[in-house]
Amino acid sequence: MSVTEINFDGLIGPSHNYAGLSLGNLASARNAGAVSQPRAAALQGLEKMRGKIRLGLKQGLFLPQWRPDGAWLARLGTDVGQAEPHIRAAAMSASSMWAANAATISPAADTQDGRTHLTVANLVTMPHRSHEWPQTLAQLRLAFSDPRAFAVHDPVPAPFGDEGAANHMRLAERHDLPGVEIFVYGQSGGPFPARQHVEASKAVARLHGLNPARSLFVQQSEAAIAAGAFHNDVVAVANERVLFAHEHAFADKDRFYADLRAALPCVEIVEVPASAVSLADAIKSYVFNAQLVTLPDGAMALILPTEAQETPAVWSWLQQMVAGNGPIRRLIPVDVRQSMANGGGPACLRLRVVADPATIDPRFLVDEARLDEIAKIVAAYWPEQIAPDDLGDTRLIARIEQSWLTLVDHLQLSGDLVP
Ligand code: SUG
Repeated sequence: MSVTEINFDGLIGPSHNYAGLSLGNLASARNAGAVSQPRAAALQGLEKMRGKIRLGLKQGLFLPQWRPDGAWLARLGTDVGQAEPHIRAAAMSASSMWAANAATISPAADTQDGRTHLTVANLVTMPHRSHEWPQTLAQLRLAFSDPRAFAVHDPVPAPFGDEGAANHMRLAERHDLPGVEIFVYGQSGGPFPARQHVEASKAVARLHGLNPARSLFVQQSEAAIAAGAFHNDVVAVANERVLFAHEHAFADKDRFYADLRAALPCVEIVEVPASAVSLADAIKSYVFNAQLVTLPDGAMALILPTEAQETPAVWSWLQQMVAGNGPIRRLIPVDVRQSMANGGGPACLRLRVVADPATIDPRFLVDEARLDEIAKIVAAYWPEQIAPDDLGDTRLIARIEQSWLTLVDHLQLSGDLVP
């Protein structure tokens, strides 16, 4: 058995659009009403996956969801033709692409029963994301169906908001060794909602059977939420023994760092001071919404958005960091601009699972040849562009449905994932 980290990226769906649905997500608000490019968006995401495979990393894939979500609309007593524009936009949302919000994962090394535990996120704070979990859960139950290796949990009940791995970090000497799990939650009071509630985080930790001595519950700073960090992964990222974070990411960082050092003495904290990179620049550039990965030679690389390269204060700080002696040795910019324009960077687009790939349904794992086939389907079927006013167009809807059916059929999942 070989336990490794696998990154599951959400394939960007054919209904990707800019409806401005996420309060507190500055990019979503800024681009509300813009014309989206679903085909280019999905191809950007596929290229990101290809890049990681070429780095020697294991790669998985989650499928887009069936849109419009007619089952959800039916529960609201309507359908896509009759729904009010904001309800229709919510039913058409492609937001499940941000797989970091799909679930919270605790690897087997951390759990009481020695299985990897996954809890699907309820995403109840944002209406357009609150109906993602049933289709996400269906995919998780297929991909991680081996009961000897995995336990897949239902969502934590409302009203306790849970946004999944975007507010969860795991630090360990190595991926396959027992780690410290950090649950970052928000407290409302500022201008924007706190989307991760501590009650949900504690429920997930209990359901996963984590050791309380190796579980930390850490409050996100209100300044970070107010500046537009609607998830912790916009201001911090962790990998193995390294935490990379902005100085103002946490409400009480001294206490958090002390608790973390006590629980994991080998931890290395790479903190970016506000005097070098303001919270505003950190959030505009999404430098922390990076994938911090361990390459096969043991060095760590930061896979970050090209916007980080274009933000002078950020890029010069990063250049100094890699020139120094720190644990992060490489910077790898990737173009995910279509996703970024809705507030989703490289880290938002992936869910990390530490497991033996042999225990996972191979239909959810990809190599370059499979990516080529998927890219061909995307190029042939995904709409080239969508303006928010197009969302009720019956020809567009038929095309979105056809795109999904073709992909799911190709991946031999049509018998298991029914709309
Ligand atoms: O939930 N944007 C997503 C972005 C999620 C990013 N994920 C992480 N940080 N892990 C959100 O706010 C915008 C949709 C719109 O406006 O049309 C949106 O849902």
